[in-house]
Amino acid sequence: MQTPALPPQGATVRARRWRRLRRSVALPLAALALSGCTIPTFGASPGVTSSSKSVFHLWQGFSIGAVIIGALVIALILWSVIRYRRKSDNIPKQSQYHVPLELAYTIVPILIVFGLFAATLVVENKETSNPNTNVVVDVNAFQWGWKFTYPGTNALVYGQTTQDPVMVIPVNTNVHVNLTSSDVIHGFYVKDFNFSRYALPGVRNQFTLRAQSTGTFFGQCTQLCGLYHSLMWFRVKVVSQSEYQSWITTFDNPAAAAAAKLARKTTAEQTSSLVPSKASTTKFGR
Ligand SMILES: [Cu+2]
Repeated sequence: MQTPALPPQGATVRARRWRRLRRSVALPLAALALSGCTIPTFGASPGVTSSSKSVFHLWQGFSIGAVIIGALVIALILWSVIRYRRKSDNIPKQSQYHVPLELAYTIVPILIVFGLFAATLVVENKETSNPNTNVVVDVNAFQWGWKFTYPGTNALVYGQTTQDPVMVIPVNTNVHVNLTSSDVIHGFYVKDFNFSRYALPGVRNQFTLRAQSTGTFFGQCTQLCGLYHSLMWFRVKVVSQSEYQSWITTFDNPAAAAAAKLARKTTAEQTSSLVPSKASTTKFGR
């Protein structure tokens, strides 16, 4: 038996459908635009450092892309389920080997992946650049705490478990961090910096932070490193450059100098097997 053809759709029906579709897309977009168009954070921090802001925008872009593609896929599934639901026992019209369509759904995902890759590469290069700077902090992680020493000064901050040591850094300044571990693998993570890096025994991980606003930000070890891992907290306090200078000078006394010297010596001994992770591009080699 010949399948009865679907009734031809007149131009008026098509025009009406198209109008309805346009309206259904335009209304939510207009509502978003009129509501002040705040793009959601998708769970990330808007960022405090220059690179964390780039990471944040990348994350927002990825999330919006995922939402659009997800919505498109769900809409197409629902549309085909409803539009082509079973109406009779006849085999419907087959449309395989539609070359332009197959090319489109091969090429479009490849282009999307290349776009995501390129955007990631740009942000990652920002994240891993190590520009010259005068401020260097040696961050040493250990079970279960943190030690912050500042080469060329007597400053030393040491704290474990519930002591929450505070790493003080100046605002709008490149701060070069040499991250090491004395025992097991730890993780240096500051949510507001959208930044995490391993503290590995035997490796010196290096990165540069440039905070763009002052404040105190919570940091935490992100690698399960033993009994008191959950207490391995620290804070990063971003202060003005003058406040930073006066903070550094508070350590200019013989007792603090001796303590800092001893702390640096202990770290050097504990991390004596250090393999430089990469050549430092700062003028502050060690
Ligand atoms: Cu840890």
